[in-house]
Amino acid sequence: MKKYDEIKKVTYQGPKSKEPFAFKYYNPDEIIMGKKMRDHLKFALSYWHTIDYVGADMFGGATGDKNFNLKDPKEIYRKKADFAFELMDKLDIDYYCFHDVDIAPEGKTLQESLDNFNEMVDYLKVLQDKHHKKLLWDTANNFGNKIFMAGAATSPNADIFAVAASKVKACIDADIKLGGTAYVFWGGREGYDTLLNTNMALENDNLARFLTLARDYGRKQGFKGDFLIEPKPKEPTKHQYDFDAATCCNFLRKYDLLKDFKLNIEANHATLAKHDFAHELRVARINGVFSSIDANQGDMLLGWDTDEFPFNVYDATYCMLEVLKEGGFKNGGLNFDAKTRRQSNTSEDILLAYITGMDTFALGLRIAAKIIEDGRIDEFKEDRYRSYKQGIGKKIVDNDITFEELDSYARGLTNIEVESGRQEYLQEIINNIIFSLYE
Ligand code: XLS
Ligand code: NI
Ligand code: NI
Repeated sequence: MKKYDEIKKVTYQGPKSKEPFAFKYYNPDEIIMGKKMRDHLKFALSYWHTIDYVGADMFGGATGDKNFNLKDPKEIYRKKADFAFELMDKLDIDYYCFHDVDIAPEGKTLQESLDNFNEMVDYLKVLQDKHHKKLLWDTANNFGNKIFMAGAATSPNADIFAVAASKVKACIDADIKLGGTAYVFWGGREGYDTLLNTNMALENDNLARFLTLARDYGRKQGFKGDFLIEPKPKEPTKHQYDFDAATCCNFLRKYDLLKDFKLNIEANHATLAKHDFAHELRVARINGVFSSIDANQGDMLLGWDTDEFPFNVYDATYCMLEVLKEGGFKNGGLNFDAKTRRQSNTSEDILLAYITGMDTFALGLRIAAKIIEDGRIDEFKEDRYRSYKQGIGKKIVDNDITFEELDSYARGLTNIEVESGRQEYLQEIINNIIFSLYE
């Protein structure tokens, strides 16, 4: 197998290619349903998993190295940034995402950390312009440092609320400077482990206060993008406040934040909440809060956020169906919140992992477009609800009926037949479309 340095650019070679460092399905500039694949998919590189993660787990340390034989922290982080942009070039990825602590060394004080951060933001700006790359979103890591052990906006200590605000403010400023189109709030430790020490009402109100303050600041500074909540049911806390898409919608509605906030749906978080990935996307869509996706995959036999690179074509297909039906990404995109397995510890593995993830979603897009074009699934669904198109059904959806009228209508019914849902027939259509894609 070739070495990392020998691979200048991963290109599309088609499904018959056996070249490991080539796309089999992702052809960035190919037009599908009137749009380039790259614009449908809007792939983004995640800095934390790709540029910083070195394979450590609960039982053992690093299996990789991302210090590039350097000692000086500032030099290391500059080299990391160079590596990130070189990777995006090789993979033809247009966007990236980061936490504040991913891109710069943490200092001894908050001030020092912010200075290091801002210095690196300026450097990223230079690299962005040179490599023609864009920031999709950034976020503050308000969960790693021990001061956040009891949460950030939901910490029982108001000083921590202030520190968290300072970090988010710096990230919003950076987002504006780097042209990001979204700002993400993943809950981090905004949740709790036991009610014995938790004032849930105050913590919820404070979380809403924090988001409102961040929104007001961002809008005042001219940030036009989406503020995003990223639902996750558990981990690190037992009960995360942003459990799933429906919980987040309720929260945003209660605190009147729906105008500015949407959701960043992560596949692995969906399954941790015992939902299908597509279920979470659909809930977001029908509530008008779909924006962005953290593309990864969990392992159903393990109960945690394994953040694997996605390779499940069915899930990617159902995901891309939702994206296409939504009319595509606007301020969001597909961020690979995914890391190579601990045993896949070389730079080559990073390329191979992204190729697998990108090809999986490229397949998902191709199949989803075929499903729409084929029309059988849509037709079936449309027909299944036809009783709401006329007569009593139409009156129901037009809100033009009373309970008394329904009662007298129901009493007059003689032959009621609920038709088959035909699930197996529909599943066969999906398999048929998938496996005849390249015939
Ligand atoms: C953790 C989250 C995190 C967010 C960004 O589970 O997925 O990586 O995406 O803070
Ligand atoms: Ni995520
Ligand atoms: Ni996650």
